[in-house]
Amino acid sequence: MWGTGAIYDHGAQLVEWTPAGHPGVLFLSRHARFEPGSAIRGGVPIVLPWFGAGLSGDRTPAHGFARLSTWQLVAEHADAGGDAEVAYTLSSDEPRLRADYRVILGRDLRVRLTVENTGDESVRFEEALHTYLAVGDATRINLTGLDGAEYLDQAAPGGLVRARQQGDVSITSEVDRIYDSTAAVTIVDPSLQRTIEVSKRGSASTIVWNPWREKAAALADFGDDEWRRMVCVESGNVRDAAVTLVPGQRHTLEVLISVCATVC
Ligand code: TA6
Repeated sequence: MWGTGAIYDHGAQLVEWTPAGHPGVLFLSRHARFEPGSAIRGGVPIVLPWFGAGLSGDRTPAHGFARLSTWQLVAEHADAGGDAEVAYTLSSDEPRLRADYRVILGRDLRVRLTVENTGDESVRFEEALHTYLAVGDATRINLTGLDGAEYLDQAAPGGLVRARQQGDVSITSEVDRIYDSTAAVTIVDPSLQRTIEVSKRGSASTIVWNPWREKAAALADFGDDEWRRMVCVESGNVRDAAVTLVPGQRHTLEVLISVCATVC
């Protein structure tokens, strides 16, 4: 048996993935809300068809409507290797898109988001798999794989600032960065004595977020102390990396998450 997992039709949101022999890999807030109109705080929220307030800067709800929508379950089965596979779909009229989402749960976690332009005009959209990873102590982790990557710092005191990553990423205050990167990111977690690797295809943006104390305290669905037990490493295509599809064209974003007792 590879372990356990849980996913909701609400947002097609995976909220738990626990490979056999490991503590759960996804963070889920103990204050998470499971109600219409609310995003579930944790797991893998699907950000679509815009990120944050969108390219125009005035879109609501934040991070798009996909994570607030009830997706249609179209398949669930165990594959030959015993991995569990579920598939969801969501269609929208504005913009004219269909999203097909596939989750394969086993020793590794694979998620695949395919978006198709179902209209008769070009569509430009943003997307991200806003993955909340569980860590033992965020102040003691290191994230490797982003050295040298340019990023947009959304937590800079004076507002958006562009910078370049020097070495590993560590968490010593609020971190909210959009990296221009297609690289795999590895989270080295000495507290839980494990390494989590997030690799991806079809994604030009990596977003790293930890709210730190003050922002965690300001979020009603986030425990004041929970900032220490999570880090978001999100795989997407946002801002200048937004995706444009002509009618009938598709784009796939795929993420593979592996967890190892030492180095993956
Ligand atoms: O992905 C980082 C981010 O955009 C942060 O700025 C923060 O707002 C986070 O997402 C959580 O957003 P949410 O709408 O889920 O509270």
